[in-house]
Amino acid sequence: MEFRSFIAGRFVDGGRPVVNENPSDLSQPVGMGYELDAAAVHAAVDAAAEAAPSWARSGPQQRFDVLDRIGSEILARREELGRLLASEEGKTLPEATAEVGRAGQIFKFFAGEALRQGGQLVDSVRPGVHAEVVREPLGVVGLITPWNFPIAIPAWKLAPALAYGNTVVLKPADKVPGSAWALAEIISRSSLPAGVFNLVLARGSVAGPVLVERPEVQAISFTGSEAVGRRLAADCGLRLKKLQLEMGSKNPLLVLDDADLDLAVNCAIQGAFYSTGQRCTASSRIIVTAGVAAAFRDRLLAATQALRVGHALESQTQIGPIVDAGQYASVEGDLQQALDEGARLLCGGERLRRDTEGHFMAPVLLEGAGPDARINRVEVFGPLATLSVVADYEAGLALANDSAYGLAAGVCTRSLKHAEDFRRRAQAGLVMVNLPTAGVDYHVPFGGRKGSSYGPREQGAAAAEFYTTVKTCYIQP
Ligand code: UN1
Repeated sequence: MEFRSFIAGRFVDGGRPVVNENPSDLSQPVGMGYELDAAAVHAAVDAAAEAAPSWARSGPQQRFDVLDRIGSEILARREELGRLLASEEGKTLPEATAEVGRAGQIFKFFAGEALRQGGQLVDSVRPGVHAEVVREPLGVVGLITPWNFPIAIPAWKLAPALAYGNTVVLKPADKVPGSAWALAEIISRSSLPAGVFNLVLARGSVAGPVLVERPEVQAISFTGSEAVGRRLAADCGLRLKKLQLEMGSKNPLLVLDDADLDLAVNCAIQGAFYSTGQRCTASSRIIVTAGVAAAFRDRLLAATQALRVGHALESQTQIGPIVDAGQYASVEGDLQQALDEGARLLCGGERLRRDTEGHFMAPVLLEGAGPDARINRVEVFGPLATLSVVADYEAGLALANDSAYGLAAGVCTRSLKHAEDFRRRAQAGLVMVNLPTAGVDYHVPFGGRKGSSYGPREQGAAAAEFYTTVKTCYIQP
């Protein structure tokens, strides 16, 4: 298969061919992506800028129809698109199919949001005058998306951008051109006017500076690494460009003495290892109170060792491969450093041989790493979690909050009092009670605190905050 950029209503020929690898089977590449240069990114910005005024004037019915049509096709083809996604990213087929389904639902949700836009009419404090508060589109927005959710994250940025009347340049991660191309292919048949949506396959170091420097790009939404996010914040700050960042995290799951242990083990396993731990919402710090620590540790260890790691498309597989060799080496390096600093390996970390050559790693559980150990501070983005024992709930809450990040925090408990207290005092944008830290709904806000996020929330009706600007009009009839 060939994966190409889509600019000004047309798929673009040429570009530098780059193999789209299949991390489950290195002998069977998914296809070929074609990376463009800076001139093409400029052309995409030009097209989006040209299309912006008329798309800003488009009505809610037109926006609803387009988004609804895109959502319907994604949902109808979820199996097929799921296979493509699983093949290029490595998450299992059920995970990939569910992600495609989520992308379809996101388009449906924002189709509805296009119809639900309205302002506010208020009496002025001056007699005979009234004020009207409305939201207007920003113009061109740049969307930079990561490889771990190759269709859901583009969808949750793109759908609100279009619903609220913006035009778009989407720059997906280099590792996953296939899902982005498939989305563009669906959009190309959706009757969205040319130039409203543009896809550029290009290196981040090529596309990023163009999106930052072009004044026509009013705002950038980015999901990815903290280092790149901070650079973008500095560069966009200088230019007063609106910015939304979703970056790393080091999410705690706190298991209390009164937890349902089967449920707690299930939350830990799902949160830490599903999607191969390659999620910013992954439970990478599992914290357990002393009374139940030994029992929980034994059950968690047994469940981790029982996980079936393998080819993403095989029906028995629960945990797919790590996305590529670079990410594999990075996880191995983090593990080695943790062991050097004194952490004890409970299980995992070895390379697993399967029928196909892929980046398969046995899920890793570590214990004995202190709160200041690097492994409890940095995001690993792989199948690795630490287990820490604390004396009681208060110590657990303090440890859970002891992080430079704050995306998701989970607690497993049967106590309403502790659940309520944790909900209020967890320093995170997402709190999960008796649920895995990963896995979120599409119709409510998503985002974190501290080093995890910056700018307005994504998803749900909250997305309007980022993708629109407020205008207040004073009228004396
Ligand atoms: C989820 O856990 O369902 O990059 C969503 C990420 C997040 C999305 C997680 N932005 O992992």
